[in-house]
Amino acid sequence: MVEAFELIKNKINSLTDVEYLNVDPKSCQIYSKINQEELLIGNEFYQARGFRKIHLEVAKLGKSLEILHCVFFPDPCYELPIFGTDLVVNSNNISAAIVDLSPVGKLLPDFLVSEMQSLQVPKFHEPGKLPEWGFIFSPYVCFIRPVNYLEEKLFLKIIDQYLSLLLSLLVRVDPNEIDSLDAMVRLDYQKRYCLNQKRNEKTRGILTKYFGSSWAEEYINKILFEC
Ligand code: BLA
Repeated sequence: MVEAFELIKNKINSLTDVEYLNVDPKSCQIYSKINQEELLIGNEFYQARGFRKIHLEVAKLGKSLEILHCVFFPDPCYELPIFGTDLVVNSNNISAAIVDLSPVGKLLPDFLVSEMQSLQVPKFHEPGKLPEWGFIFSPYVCFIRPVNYLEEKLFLKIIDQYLSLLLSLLVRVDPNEIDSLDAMVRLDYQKRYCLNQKRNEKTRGILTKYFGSSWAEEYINKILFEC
């Protein structure tokens, strides 16, 4: 978890023009305590050339649940996929690990497909079964439950490779105009990505359990998957 956080942080900091987005402090550090269980959510938001919003979140819910969530939402003027990752740690074991570069069009661009195909993605012992809304992900989504330390390390390597690939694309793409058809289509696909991520009942369930349903709804809509 800490390693994944550090890895992502280093990638964010390697962006030349990255700016820390000042968001209402109430949305950055969230704390609550119910029935002797302590809940802590830490959020960081950034903006950089090519990215309208980068959101990195660490949540500690009760004694046993820890979550790392990160999404790089591209600026729709740039032909860049959405990077997303979710790491769910339950009693010190990773129960779900998901990472993807998701398309903002019908398909990922050809040049990205060939680069993703050439990455050496190992075979994991316990692949996850994507939920019904999982059609928003690319064919190269990695969704697993790591069975040992080696698989955890291999998963981290995929996060690293996907982010490196994303950042290598960034320096190559020429932005389109904001009112171009391409940019509009990409924005529509980002909306579709967010709408479908909001269908994740596991995220909703956890947040509702600890913070109540109206808080959870607002958090999902305004912080996690605002578009
Ligand atoms: C699954 N997400 C989960 C699970 C939990 C959360 C508890 C179930 C884990 C398991 O099966 O063991 C919870 N995730 C959270 C919470 C937050 C969070 C509370 O981010 C935030 C506070 N989810 C994302 C992103 C992706 C994602 C960016 O936020 C993908 C890039 C995917 N999470 C994702 C998927 C599942 C999941 C596909 C499996 C859902 C299922 O099996 O139905």
